[in-house]
Amino acid sequence: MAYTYDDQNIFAKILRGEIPNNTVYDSEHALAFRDIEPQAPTHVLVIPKGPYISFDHFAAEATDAEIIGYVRAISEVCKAEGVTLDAGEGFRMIANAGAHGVQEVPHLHVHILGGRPMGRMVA
Ligand code: D5M
Repeated sequence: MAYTYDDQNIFAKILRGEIPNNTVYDSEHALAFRDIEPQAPTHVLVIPKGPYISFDHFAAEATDAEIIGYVRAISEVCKAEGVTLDAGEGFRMIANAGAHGVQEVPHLHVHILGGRPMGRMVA
């Protein structure tokens, strides 16, 4: 089945500069900004700049440079937020996908959550 990207989703609008956001990191292949409904002291969303819906879509169709750029961006954000294991107390990464993953925004995003102990995952 082909992936069909909706370029009217809210993160596509953020990438086009049509909606303001609280940017914490910006590079050729990735943008990171604070979640509008933070669930933890650190709650940052990291998105690739290309039109990818989910991690599986990204892994299937992104270039190696996009994948490396995105993974490095996630790492840079974690470092900048002070949650990496060398400098902080750790973090949780979540990427919801599709209906069963309860993904609200159909543009790939990783949630970086930190600054407090997370609860045990139950679902
Ligand atoms: O999570 C989508 C997340 O996106 C959710 O935590 C709220 C956040 N969100 C929605 N709109 C915005 C804007 N405009 N700025 C920042 N954050 C936003 P999901 O994994 O898709 O369920």
